[in-house]
Amino acid sequence: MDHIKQKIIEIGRPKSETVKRLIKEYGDQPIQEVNLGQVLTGMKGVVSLLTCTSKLDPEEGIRFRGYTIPQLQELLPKMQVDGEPLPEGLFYLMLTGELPTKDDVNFISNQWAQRAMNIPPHVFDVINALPKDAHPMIQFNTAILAMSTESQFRKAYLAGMDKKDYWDPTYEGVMDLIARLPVIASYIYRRVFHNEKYIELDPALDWAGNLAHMMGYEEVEVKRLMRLYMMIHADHEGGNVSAHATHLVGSALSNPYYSFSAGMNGLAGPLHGMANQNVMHWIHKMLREIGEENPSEDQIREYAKETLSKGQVIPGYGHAVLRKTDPRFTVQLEFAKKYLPDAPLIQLVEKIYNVVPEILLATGKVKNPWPNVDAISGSLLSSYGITEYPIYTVLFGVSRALGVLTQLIWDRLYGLPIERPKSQNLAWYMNKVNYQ
Ligand code: FAM
Repeated sequence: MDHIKQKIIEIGRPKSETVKRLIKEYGDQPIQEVNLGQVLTGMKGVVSLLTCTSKLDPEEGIRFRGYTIPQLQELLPKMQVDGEPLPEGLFYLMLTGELPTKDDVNFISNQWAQRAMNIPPHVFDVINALPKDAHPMIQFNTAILAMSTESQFRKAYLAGMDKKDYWDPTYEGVMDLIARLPVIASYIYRRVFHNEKYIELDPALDWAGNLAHMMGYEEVEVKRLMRLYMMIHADHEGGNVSAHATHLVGSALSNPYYSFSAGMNGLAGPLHGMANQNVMHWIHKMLREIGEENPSEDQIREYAKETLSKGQVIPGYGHAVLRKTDPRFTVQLEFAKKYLPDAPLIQLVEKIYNVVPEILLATGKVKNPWPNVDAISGSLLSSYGITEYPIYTVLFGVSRALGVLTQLIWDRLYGLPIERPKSQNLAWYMNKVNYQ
């Protein structure tokens, strides 16, 4: 048994006992008052999930097991001193709650390189059966489900495993799935955008470095960006659509492939992960309509107002929890200023940042007028040559697997049951509040 599984048993068993005791001895204690507005506006702020991988503070942003992104950039193992942390280290931290050593990171890199090698041929046949102009998220999610023929959880469940061991085949399935996502994502990218000129995995490379390599990018800068990208999109607490959907479907003991596929269907929504691609469409439509490559702030202001007047959203801005500029935006802007100080798209993103928040604030309805992770991620990828916008949400999905699938292992370790919140009809709510 690998040392990570040993550690999971060591830390996981006591936690599952704690959950059992909480239910038994404290289960009837109220924990929060919920009002009608919260239920009817997307359950924002309703505490109803147990998540250990990350925590999202409205004012400060994301912390992964208590660490901010700048702290992770300091503390997690890297390839070079001035490089970005390897996402393998973040996976280890979210899974165990402990900072990884370089050996831990190397172990995971090797595990993922080995497990990526033997994807069944039918998975690529399934991708190739789809039209090339099928959105990459359709191809990505179809491949995820096609890989579920490999599910170790399903085999173990049918063989009749003890429920206290559910975490073990979940861990094995998660390791296989995360390992294989870069191969699938880069295959789709090369199929759709580079004339099916596929590039084999290099087992000597790290997980994110291999993704860049298999997409066709050997530059150190692109591999550094891919490591940052894979880290900052990895998790965002348990209630965002992709995390929540993965968790919910997993509560029925659907295997990691089914569960993650559900999360990816949510990520493909324009209000969630698809926003990173939509930001680029919004920017390029604005440039076309203004007829300038370098519009003034006033021109951007007018275009943003026009977007709102049409009842559309400005993608890349706003958030259901954050009430400040997303630190995932800030870290990308700092990265861009350090390595791409003159990139036109980054300068344009900064102009938009100077203009859009005050316009959203002026609506009087937008609760968070500040940029989120998507407001700059596409401009950064594009400035390094990855200009094919439809692949952006797939890259987001590869990264998000790190957080939502780690949490799935913990769901099984905690012994969480099938999820079944209560629903009521409109009359019930009207009566509850004496609606007149
Ligand atoms: N542009 C225009 N209107 C916006 C807006 C934006 N960027 N953000 C919020 N609003 C509107 C929202 O549509 C709602 O309008 P109605 O009352 O007319 O329905 C009103 O402001 C109140 O919304 P809210 O409470 O401030 O936001 P929500 O919690 O309902 O929604 C988001 C949060 C992220 C869905 C919303 O800010 C949005 O649509 N943003 C643009 C799309 C986007 O960038 N999504 C990516 C989010 C990112 F974090 C991710 O998941 N990758």
